[in-house]
Amino acid sequence: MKLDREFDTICAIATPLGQGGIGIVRISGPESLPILRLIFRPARKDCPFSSHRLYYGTIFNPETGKDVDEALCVYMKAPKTYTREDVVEIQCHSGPAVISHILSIVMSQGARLAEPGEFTKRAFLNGRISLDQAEAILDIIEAQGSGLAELGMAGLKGGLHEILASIKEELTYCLSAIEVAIDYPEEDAEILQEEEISKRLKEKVILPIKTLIESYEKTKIQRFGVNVILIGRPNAGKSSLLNALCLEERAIVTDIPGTTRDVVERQIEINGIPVTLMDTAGIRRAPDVIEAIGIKKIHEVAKKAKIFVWLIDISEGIVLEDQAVIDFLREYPNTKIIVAFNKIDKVKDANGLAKELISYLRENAPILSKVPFCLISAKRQKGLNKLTELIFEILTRDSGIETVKCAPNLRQKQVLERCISYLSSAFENINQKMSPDIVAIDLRKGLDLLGEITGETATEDILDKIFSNFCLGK
Ligand SMILES: Nc1nc2c(ncn2[C@@H]2O[C@H](COP(=O)(O)OP(=O)(O)OP(=O)(O)O)[C@@H](O)[C@H]2O)c(=O)[nH]1
Ligand SMILES: [Mg+2]
Repeated sequence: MKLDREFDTICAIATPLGQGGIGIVRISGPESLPILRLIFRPARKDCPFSSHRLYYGTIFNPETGKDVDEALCVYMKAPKTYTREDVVEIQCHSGPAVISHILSIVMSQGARLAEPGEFTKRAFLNGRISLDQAEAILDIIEAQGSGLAELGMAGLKGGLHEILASIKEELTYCLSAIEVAIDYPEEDAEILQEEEISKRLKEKVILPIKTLIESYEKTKIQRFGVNVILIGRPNAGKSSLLNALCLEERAIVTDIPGTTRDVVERQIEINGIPVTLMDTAGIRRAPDVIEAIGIKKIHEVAKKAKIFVWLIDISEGIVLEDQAVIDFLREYPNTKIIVAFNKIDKVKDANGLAKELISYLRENAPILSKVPFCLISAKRQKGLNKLTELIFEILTRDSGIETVKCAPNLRQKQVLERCISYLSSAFENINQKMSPDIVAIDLRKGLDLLGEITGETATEDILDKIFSNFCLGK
């Protein structure tokens, strides 16, 4: 599958561009070491450039003779490298000018700028990792929460690959049993034990694939995250809660009702799930012009919210104005609600008060008949764990997310779904004693599709699509 251009030497900045302590320029291909020798003056005389050793020295421009930066350089000899080719990494200071300069020097000595994902593509083409493992690397890089990062790591270690390998083995068995029947039709009654094949196809192939598809659904929130919106009357403490949960002064807090007008977002992580918290304008019945725009903005984001956290100032209790909040919530019957009684530091018997208020709400507003609640003080950072636990519980209730050790990504899931449709048709055809030729066509198609996930049967188009999702330098 190797193309000519995949043997040349490529280079890229492997770290994010910006000011930082260290930036890395990575080179892969046969010219890696010769290029390093041309642009690097090691501090040590007679530098042997032993593999996998760091050497201190200076990067210079061989055309002008000018020193560019001090650097630590490592040469890693093939095949024990990321790409399985000779690799050089230059660790220099990360300043946009200096690192771009070093990259251009490397290119002037014969390396080509790598395409996005090209290092990882070479790791795949050179047989170090399978396609599913390459995609697991993408998960690790893209993970906003530790949940997806863990799934990515499990995938890189070969979790998904092992499951697919055993499914493929079973499927290959079924296919060869069917093919024997095609080759020796007169003996098919003895050779083709249809019942056994159909049982094996169902239990060892179709069901495990369905489990994988389900595990995608279960881990979707880890992959894409969820939106949680803080709503409530002006001054309830929404902005204070956003700040407390994201541990920084993100939103403006004042004691003037109507402080927040825009939607203010912040990402946090709750037990591995990326959660986008949204602080919003206070909802009230007769808002001023700007507040009214703010409330309109809540509607714009509310459609995509999984949970509303309704903050109620427990020292004020529930007042007529809160009807505006209830009216708002009614428009989103599918979004989960949590009531958070805030400012518990201001009252004596917070528990007793909360119980009274929650019974009142549950009895008087049908959408709140089972609403869970918690007691917090956003200002004093009390009860926040209970709130995040409630959020997590709602997000994962009945999902079985904790049982998933590895899961396919969207592309892989879609391939699995196509695979299932062929295999289900094969399963039915076996049971209806259709001709083995017809069954074999579907089984072969299913096997091919599994190869699209692990890489054996992935076309150049599919590979291009996958690797173009990587960032430059990976
Ligand atoms: N005592 C006490 N005061 C709080 C608590 N949480 C918030 N406050 C105060 O309540 C006032 C309003 O807080 P904000 O966080 O701005 O309230 P908000 O809901 O964002 O208000 P708007 O943006 O106007 O809708 C501020 O003076 C906060 O310091 C709390 O837990 N205890
Ligand atoms: Mg606010």
